[in-house]
Amino acid sequence: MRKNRRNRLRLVGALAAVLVAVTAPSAQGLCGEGHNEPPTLAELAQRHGRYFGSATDNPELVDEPYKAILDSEFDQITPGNGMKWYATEPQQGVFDFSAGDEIVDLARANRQKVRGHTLVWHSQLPNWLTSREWTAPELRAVLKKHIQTEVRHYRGKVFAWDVVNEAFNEDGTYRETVFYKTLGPGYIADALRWAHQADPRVKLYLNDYNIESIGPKSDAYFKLAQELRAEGVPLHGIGLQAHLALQYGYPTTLEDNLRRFSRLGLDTALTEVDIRMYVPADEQKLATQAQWYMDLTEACLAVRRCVGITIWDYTDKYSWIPAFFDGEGAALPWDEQLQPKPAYYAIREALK
Ligand code: 9MR
Repeated sequence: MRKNRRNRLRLVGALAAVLVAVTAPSAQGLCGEGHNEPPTLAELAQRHGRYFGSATDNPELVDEPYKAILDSEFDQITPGNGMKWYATEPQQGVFDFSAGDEIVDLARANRQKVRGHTLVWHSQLPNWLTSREWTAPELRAVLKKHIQTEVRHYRGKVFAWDVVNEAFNEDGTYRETVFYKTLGPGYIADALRWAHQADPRVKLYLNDYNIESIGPKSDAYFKLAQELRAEGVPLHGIGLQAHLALQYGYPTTLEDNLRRFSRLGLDTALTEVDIRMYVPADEQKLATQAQWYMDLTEACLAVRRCVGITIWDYTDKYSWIPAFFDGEGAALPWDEQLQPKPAYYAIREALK
């Protein structure tokens, strides 16, 4: 199986050079509907009943060549920052949805669906929330109001919400966030119920990184999901961020892991995919990266309830990696000049 794939990848590599010429017009943003245009990643994914999306962020939207590919190649968008708490409720009770709205409007114009990200997270919180102590009743009220105001605002405009983001530690214990410490583990069920009240149709997800493999952290989600489902709490999916790194190896149990969540009656999605490496990139590293993009795309396609894949922005030009991991980068399928890399052709191959 893997040998087979390797051969296919070699073929992909050989075809890549030829395809660069063929796909260059679409990479420049002409839409894929003309009959000489190859199908976009979105069109290829749709044939499998999946979406293929990208994160984006407001400051990038002035970059027209960037925007052309964002608008044409993907059918799903996640705002990288614009819907987070610091952005949406900068002062207590004062809401500002302008950043998220800009991205929702753009996505609607391009008939792309939007994943809401994220309602409850320990990071990127506003100062007013982190700079004081809260009693449990106070924080409960603050949390409920934040969730319900934001979910109501985006009702009918987002298909899914990352309701709680990164709730567990690597060993499967609860992360000691202000919400956990003040409200106990029940904050997760409450958050899901409040979101559901505000928009009964939107799909509600828990989302985290390092849960691609079967292990203590993904087991914690599996157990929690079982409990929540048994209690009738509105949970519809698990988002696996999939921030992978070549030096840590491919998560070979990904497909089995996706499947066990499916069996619980849950959707899954790969929500923030990137595959970083130590830079400079070379041919070998880019080939391995391409193989991984192919493998994770195939894993999602193999599991019926894996609904789609989102890359965490599509170009190395706007990747979060270099700023967060010293000496690492080159994590996305398009390079800093917006040229497709071997990973791009590997994803296409997997979607064919
Ligand atoms: O892409 C986001 C980046 O612009 C921010 O600086 C960063 C701050 O932590 O958050 C990034 O997105 C994160 C996402 O919201 C949750 N999972 C991890 C992502 C990468 O940090």
